[in-house]
Amino acid sequence: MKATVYKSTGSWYIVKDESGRIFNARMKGVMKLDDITSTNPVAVGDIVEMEIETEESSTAIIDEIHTRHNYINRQSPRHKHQHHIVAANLDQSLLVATLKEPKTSQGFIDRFLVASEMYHVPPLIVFNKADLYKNKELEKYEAWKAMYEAIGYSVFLVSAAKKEGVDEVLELLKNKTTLISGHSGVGKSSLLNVIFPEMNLRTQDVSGWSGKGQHTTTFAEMYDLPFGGRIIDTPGMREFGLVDISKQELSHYFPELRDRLNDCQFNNCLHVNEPGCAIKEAVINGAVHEDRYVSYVNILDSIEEKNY
Ligand SMILES: Nc1nc2c(ncn2[C@@H]2O[C@H](COP(=O)(O)OP(=O)(O)O)[C@@H](O)[C@H]2O)c(=O)[nH]1
Ligand SMILES: [Mg+2]
Ligand SMILES: [Zn+2]
Repeated sequence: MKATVYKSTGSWYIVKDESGRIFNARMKGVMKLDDITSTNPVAVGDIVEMEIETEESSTAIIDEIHTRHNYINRQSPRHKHQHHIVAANLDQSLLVATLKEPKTSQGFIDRFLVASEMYHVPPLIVFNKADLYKNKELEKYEAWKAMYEAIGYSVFLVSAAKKEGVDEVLELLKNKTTLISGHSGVGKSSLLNVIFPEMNLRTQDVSGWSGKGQHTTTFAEMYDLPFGGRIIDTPGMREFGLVDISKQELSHYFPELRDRLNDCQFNNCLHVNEPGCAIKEAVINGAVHEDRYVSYVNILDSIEEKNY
């Protein structure tokens, strides 16, 4: 029988069958050996085949995982070469960012966008805490919105606290499976509570903000939205990891760079010091935003450090 994974706690999974019945499921032992590089063979969002084990206690055994149309990976915190699949079968990802308390950096947003491109999960960017923004933050917001929308990304401004601007975002979540992401303290739980008051997710006190924040669980969990669609919350996940990305492919994950790659003189151009580089030309004439190019170079440097 077909079911969807809503929560993974390591060896047990909470799954829902097509009639909405919930089961506690385990993997059939032998399947655990299938994918030795992943620390968790089944992820939230996976569609599985299972057999009911006991009717009374609603337990089941998973014996097949359907092919994923995409998934998000993270490097295992304990084992560098092991991957952890955070979530599978996503329609989109929603990054919650803020320009105040705390301020999300452009570098963080751009890494998120690179990961979204790499995993083939279309991104949305929502700036929260609009009620705290003064002219300075509003100008920054407009500048970033213009920069990202010119590349093709959608950017929204909301206040979860004042319930402002959220309707437009809700509309985009309807009937889609969305991964919600962002630093702790930006208001993910608050935003979800506006969408779904009965969920009553714990929000955290931002006073004494240290830049890190607390989190209670680290397991991803999926929730059905009352108006259709699903949200995957990943408490404790600071960012998608850029697992297995090479310097050479990085520019493919910047849409505005990808569009111009073929015009570079050398086909292995990294767009740093090479002559005849169409990307650097585009930065100079303003067709590519300088700040996005700076992010590109910063990420490029971080890949170098990791691999050599
Ligand atoms: N001023 C203001 N504070 C907010 C807003 N949204 C969330 N917060 C506060 O920011 C803090 C962190 O929110 P929370 O939802 O726990 O963030 P999460 O870690 O991303 O889930 C809490 O103190 C919230 O009350 C908002 O739109 N405006
Ligand atoms: Mg939260
Ligand atoms: Zn180039």
